Order: sequence, then structure tokens, then C-alpha cells
Amino acid sequence: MYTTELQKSDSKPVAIKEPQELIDAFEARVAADAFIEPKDWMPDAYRRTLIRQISQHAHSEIVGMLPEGNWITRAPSLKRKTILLAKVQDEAGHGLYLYSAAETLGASREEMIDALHSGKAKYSTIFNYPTLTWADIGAIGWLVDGAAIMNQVPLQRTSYGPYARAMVRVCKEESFHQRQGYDALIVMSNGTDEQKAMVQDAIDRWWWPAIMMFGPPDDNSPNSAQSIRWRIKRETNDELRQKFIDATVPQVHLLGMKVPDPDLKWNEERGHYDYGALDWDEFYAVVRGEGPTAKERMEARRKAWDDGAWVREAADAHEARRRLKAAA
Ligand code: BYC
Repeated sequence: MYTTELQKSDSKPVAIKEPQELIDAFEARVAADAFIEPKDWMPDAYRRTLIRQISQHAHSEIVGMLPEGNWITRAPSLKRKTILLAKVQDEAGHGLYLYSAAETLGASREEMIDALHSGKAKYSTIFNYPTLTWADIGAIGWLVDGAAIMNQVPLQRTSYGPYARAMVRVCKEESFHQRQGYDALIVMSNGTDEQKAMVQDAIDRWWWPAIMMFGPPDDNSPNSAQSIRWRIKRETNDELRQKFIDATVPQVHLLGMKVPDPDLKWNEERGHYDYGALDWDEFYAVVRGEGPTAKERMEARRKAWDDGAWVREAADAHEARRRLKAAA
């Protein structure tokens, strides 16, 4: 059923049929909700889908450190500074678990980093928007990490074991991130008129990009059907988006703020909020790398990689010396 594409020297891809008994055994394990582990046989397309999704997820965590990292020195108090510092460090940890999970599928760290830096690999659209005020940092914790949790809780039951296990820890940490963001906005929304206006302005700018994080609508999501079948994705993009909106609208109201969507309305019959049309042209433009801060983000990532070269070289030299000593 599945085929592996191999590149021949004349560059024409050749489809190699995968053994049916292996496919059947794999599908039976997935259907029984058993985890697929690194040494288990898996269809090549499953492996490639996971490498794509997990590495993009890792890139999002690492690029996601930038908009918040910009605010560590400007946080309004020592307490907020320590919280933000811890949060940004957590995101680095998430990136590392995820790169390691992708490595168990045969992807190398260099390949993945190179794909990010060359613009070949995607990362979440949300990190291509600027953080203009302190309220934006609250909004990122609450809305962006909140959307991430909604997406990642089902991924704790994704069919690939190392990815599922990484998600357990990531979700615990994201839950702290979400709360600290909301807490910062509760304080501001009980503050001066100027602070309240900053909170509303942050919600106005982050609401739509946050609900776009779940990806294109289901009828325009080329990867969803297969990923759901393989139990990589456990819920569709639109299902998760709806859950997030339903959970978050009351939180906006609790802050005394408005959702910037004139079409938002509780639908008694569906038991869900109806919401207005998303600007999918904007989404695809940001996916193509045309977001407001896309260039700045990639420049910052490449610079961090180049500036860190001496650390990688020192670690390699240390390891070579250790091996030499062990062999002596
Ligand atoms: N941004 O067929 P679809 C965080 C792409 S980090 C960019 O639905 P799929 C945090 C998609 O890749 C949270 N691209 O795809 C960190 C595909 O293109 P390719 C990050 C997007 O994979 C630091 C194409 O559009 N979370 O929270 O079935 C600080 C068609 O889409 C986006 C994850 O990465 C997007 N938003 O579903 C604070 C979660 N959406 O690859 C916070 C793991 C779609 O075919 N990932 N595309 O060229 C997933 O769950 C899934 O990959 C997605 C997309 C739901 C995102």
C-alpha cells in the first residue's frame, strides 16, 4: 500500500513497494493504540511525516524564544523577570527534546538546523509577529501557549512513542506558561486605563494569529487525513481551533476585555461559539516567510548559531579527548 521513494543516480524517483505483512503489523499496532518505537518497522512515509512535524515543532520552540527573549531585560519587576527567564529556558528545553525525538527517526541535528536556516523548513506562523509592549508577553503566555497546549495535549497520545513522551513534560511546562501569562494580564487589566488599553490592544493583535496556529481549515489541510489515520494527529485543525475558542472567550471576558471578532456568537444549538472568517491570505503569506518579523527572526537564529560555533567545537574537542583517554 505504501511505497518508499528512492532517488536513483539519474534522479528519477523509483517507488519501492513495502512488504504487506510489515504494513499490516504496523497498522494493527496503531489501531490498537500501541506506541511505535524507534526500532520498530514503520512505513517510510510515516517516518517522513513525523520528521517533518516534529522538526517543525522543535523549530517553533527555538524561534519562539526570540520574541519573549527580547523582553527579559525589560520585564517590569524582578518577579516577572525570573518568571520570563524560566519560561524562555523551558522553550529551549522543549526544542531539545523535540530535536532528540526527531533524531530517533534518523534525521540529523545538522540537517534539521540547516533546513531551518535555509528557509526550507517551516516553523509556527505565530512567531513572525512583533512583541510591541509588555502586555504582548502576557498575551503570548496566555494565548500562544494556551493554543499550544490545546494542540499538544492530544499529542501526548500520538502514535510515535518518543514524541508522545516528550509532550507529557512539555504540556506540564506549557501549563505554567499559560497561567503566568494570564496572571500578568489580570494584574494589568486591574490597573490604570493605560494598562487596560495595552491589554485590549495585545488581544486585538494576537487573537487572530493565535487561532491561525492550528493550521489551515480541515478541507484545505493536505496532511490531516493521513496523519489522523496514523494517529499522529488525534484531532483535526478545526476541532482544536473550536475547542480553543470555546475555552478562551470566557477568559477574555473575565479580564473585562473584548474579542476582536464582530461575528463571534454563542451558538446554543451547536454548543460552541460561531466565529468570523480567518484571513487565510495572511496565514499563507506568513507561512511563505512574509510575516512582519520573519527576516529578523531568521537573522537572529543564524547569528546565534554562528556565535555558538565555539561551544560546539569545544564540546567536540572535549569528547575527542575523553575518548582518547578512555582508549589509553
Ligand atoms: N505555521 O496539512 P496541514 C509554542 C503548514 S511552539 C506554519 O494542516 P499538519 C511555543 C504545515 O506544516 C508550538 N506552518 O499540516 C514556543 C503544512 O506544510 P508542510 C508549535 C503551518 O502538519 C515558544 C501546511 O501548512 N506547535 O507553542 O497536518 C514560546 C498544511 O497544513 C502552520 C506545533 O508545532 C502554522 N501555524 O498540521 C511559546 C505542534 N499550520 O509541512 C510557545 C505540532 C500548518 O506540508 N504540529 N502549517 O510543508 C502540529 O500539530 C501540526 O503540524 C499542525 C499542522 C497542526 C501545526
